[in-house]
Amino acid sequence: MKNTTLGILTLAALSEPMVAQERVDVEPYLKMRPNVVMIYADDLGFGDLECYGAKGVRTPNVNRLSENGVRFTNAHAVAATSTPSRYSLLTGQYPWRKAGTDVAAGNAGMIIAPEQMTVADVFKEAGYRTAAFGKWHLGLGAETGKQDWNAPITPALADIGFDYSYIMAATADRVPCVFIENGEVANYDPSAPIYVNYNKNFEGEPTGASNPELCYNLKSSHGHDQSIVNGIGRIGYMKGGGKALWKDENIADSITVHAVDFIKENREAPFFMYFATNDVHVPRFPHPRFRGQSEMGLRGDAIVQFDWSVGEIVRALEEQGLLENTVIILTSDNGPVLDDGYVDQAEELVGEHSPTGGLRGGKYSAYEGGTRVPFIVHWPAVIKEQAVKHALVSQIDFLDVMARIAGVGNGEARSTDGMPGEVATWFGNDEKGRAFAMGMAQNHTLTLRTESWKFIEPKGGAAMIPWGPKIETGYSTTPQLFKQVNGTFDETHNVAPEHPAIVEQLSTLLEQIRRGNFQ
Ligand code: NG6
Ligand code: CA
Repeated sequence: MKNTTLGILTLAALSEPMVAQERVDVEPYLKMRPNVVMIYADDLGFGDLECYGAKGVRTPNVNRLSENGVRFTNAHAVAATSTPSRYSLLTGQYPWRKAGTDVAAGNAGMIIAPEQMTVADVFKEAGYRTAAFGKWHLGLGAETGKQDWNAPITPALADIGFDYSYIMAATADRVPCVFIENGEVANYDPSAPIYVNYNKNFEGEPTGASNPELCYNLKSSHGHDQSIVNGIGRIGYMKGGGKALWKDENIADSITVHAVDFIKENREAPFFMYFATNDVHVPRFPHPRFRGQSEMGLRGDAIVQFDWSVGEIVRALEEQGLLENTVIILTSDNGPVLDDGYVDQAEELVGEHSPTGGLRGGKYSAYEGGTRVPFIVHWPAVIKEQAVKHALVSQIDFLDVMARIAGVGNGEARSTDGMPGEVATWFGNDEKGRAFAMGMAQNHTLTLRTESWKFIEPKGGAAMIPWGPKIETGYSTTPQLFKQVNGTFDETHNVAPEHPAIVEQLSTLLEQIRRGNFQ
């Protein structure tokens, strides 16, 4: 840790008097070598699960985790979009420290360099088996646009610590629309070689723009009008794929089945599994058996499908006798969005439900709705009763907290920005958690949350997302400061003019963290 004294003094001056706290001794459970399953949802908002107050959708499998685990009410993703958030989760480094970590194209080169430490490396060092499933969105191969999709792609996930991987290169709305298993297209069809281009179309191939009538499964509402796969327009152009092309209605089944197989095959070894769902990102096209299961149309049905995947993972762990000593963490990469580019009636059918759980903003945004996410930790061997915790948690600590759990290192930080001491918070033994949580909005506006305050740096930008989603950005040319009042966080009243000293302190602290000389 650097400049700790300065930081704590600064923050102590800002918040209510810091009560000296007995940190519960976490040492005994650091020796248990549990399996670890990170369930990482996509665009699932703070209010989107029943145990977080969702209306019009039932999530019994997630509820069960929360009823037997710790449910956090103040946990944050590092960024309000996917790629930077995932980058930080897996490396413990803030995304603004590395160029090229913004929302990635489907043909982006690998964003995490093989020599960089990842959470998978940490587990491998500890002798775990490691695997990644589902949405990747962190690039593949040595160079953007240079991948040969018809041959093994290197570097790939094996080069950053994953023994096994079954992933989507980017997102379901970006080509190539095929699964990649251990660096090679799964189910490869030699009669339909795959070509991908993000600049120009392949001659003679229809697009959503030229042939909207071919988008028979989902029409786009904005963007998503390039190549058409499975009757859905995508971002980027692709040709070929044949029988390797996914069907969107089967994506949750495919990744869940592969994850369940991995659990069965590795029942003897401690393992780490990164299970990143496609749900509830667009295009929302859940399997027919989930259609109509919520009151909110396709977006709600995608939440039901997500809950089903969670149930299958838990059931597999239970059947293998592994649930007791498995840490399950369930969270999301960023806040929610309704219309994110397809005509799926997410806005029309949302009813009384608030995807952000009443928070302002949403995906892309600097407001709390952008980064505050569900966060549930379940570990029956250690967590014996249901708890709800208001401690401040950030996904930036994942690598370092997992290093503690895997038993590697001596408790020193192994990443540039994570704090291993937060292990106590993550397992429900610290009421306060982090002194601060940093967030990054889509336009790189940085935000700083403390227990009582939220500071949004002045950077400027459109007040609403300009390209389609109806979301307030929180961008402003003047500093914004919001305060927790009666346990509720009020982001409607900017109190910066009333608290210039706090604005000054938080702005100084934000700069320190941005520059990397504070942890
Ligand atoms: C946007 C896409 C949106 C989504 C987002 C990334 C358009 C018009 N919108 O550019 O649909 O894909 O990128 O989402 O193309 S994320 O959750 O993966 O960050
Ligand atoms: Ca996302």
